[in-house]
Amino acid sequence: MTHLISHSRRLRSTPFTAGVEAKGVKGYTVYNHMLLPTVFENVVEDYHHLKQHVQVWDVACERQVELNGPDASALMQLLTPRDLSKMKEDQCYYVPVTDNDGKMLNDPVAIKHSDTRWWVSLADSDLLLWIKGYALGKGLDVQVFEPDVSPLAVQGPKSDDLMARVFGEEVRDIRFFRYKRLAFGETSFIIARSGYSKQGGFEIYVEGTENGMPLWDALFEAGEDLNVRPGCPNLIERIEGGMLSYGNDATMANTPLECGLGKFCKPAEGNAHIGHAAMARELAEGPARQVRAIAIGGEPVAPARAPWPLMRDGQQVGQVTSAAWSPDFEVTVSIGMVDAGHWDDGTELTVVTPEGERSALVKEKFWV
Ligand code: THG
Repeated sequence: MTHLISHSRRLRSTPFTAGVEAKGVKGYTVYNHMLLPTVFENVVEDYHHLKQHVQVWDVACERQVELNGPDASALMQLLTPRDLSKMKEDQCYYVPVTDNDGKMLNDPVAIKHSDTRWWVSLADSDLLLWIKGYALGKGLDVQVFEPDVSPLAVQGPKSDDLMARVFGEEVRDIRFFRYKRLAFGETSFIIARSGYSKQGGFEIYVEGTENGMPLWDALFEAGEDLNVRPGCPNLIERIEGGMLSYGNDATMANTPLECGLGKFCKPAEGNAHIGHAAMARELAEGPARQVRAIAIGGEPVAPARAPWPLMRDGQQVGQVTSAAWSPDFEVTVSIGMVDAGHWDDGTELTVVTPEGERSALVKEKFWV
């Protein structure tokens, strides 16, 4: 079923919306109160194209929160259990952000400009309010605001070739989760090797709404013979790769350890980040549940809306939170949260889908 989505000032357009609509976007979701495309041809065609060619994604909804001022780094380190002490001024880090109970509030990418200036590239929750409130309550000397910055992602195996044509050969030297500032006409953008797919690519942090469409047009013009197309985070590909979607696979009910983000939770010595006591307790006891890849048997099932219960011997032992048929792996790939004692590789569970019960095999590793 498809539904009309009613537009208004509250549901924000992006600097690229005119381009996305001219290219025939077929579906949107709402993310950070902003339009996020979900389908162009169809999810399966978009998936195959992403794995073979190159796509331009309007991910402006990954809104930035800027921390600017003498206490910016101190505030940033309070927000996350990840050790930022060795982070360089050309790096991006994937950082869990928790509340005082150690529960996930967001899983953004942090971009370090300098010791006094950071961007926090948000997943779908109103983290600006949390950060502003925390800084105010703590009396920190830092401005916290949403700048006019909109990420545009270039993803897929031909990303380097397309980006080199628009920004020069230098883009090829950008390492994973590092960035360079490169010229575009009269202006310049931060370009990082990152993005919400496992196919490789870049994210361009477009400063200034007015620069959005000129960049969009330049990428499509330069990439015609590379078969460049508009795209968007692809449900199937991101499940195969085990990329978490905040609000779906992880919510405020979960901790970073439950989300499998333990490797990003090595607090710097003496760092009492928000929620550190709760995290210390959880580290001692081990998480109560954890994210797993789950292969669902039988015929393809329509993507999950609500979670699907995972059962073992008549007891619920978890839930599947994202699922889609994978053409490449010929199985319904899914992400689930599984209770301790039931998450070992090869554990056979049952999942209750809207289309009936199916076998559910717990896997240690995702598909890619
Ligand atoms: N890029 C930027 N901002 C974002 C996202 C993004 N904000 C919203 C959302 N995505 C945040 N969530 C994620 C989830 C996964 C990753 C990045 C952001 C990611 N993970 C790598 C992986 O799983 O392979 C590992 C990263 C690492 O090793 O540090 O990239 O995509 N700007």
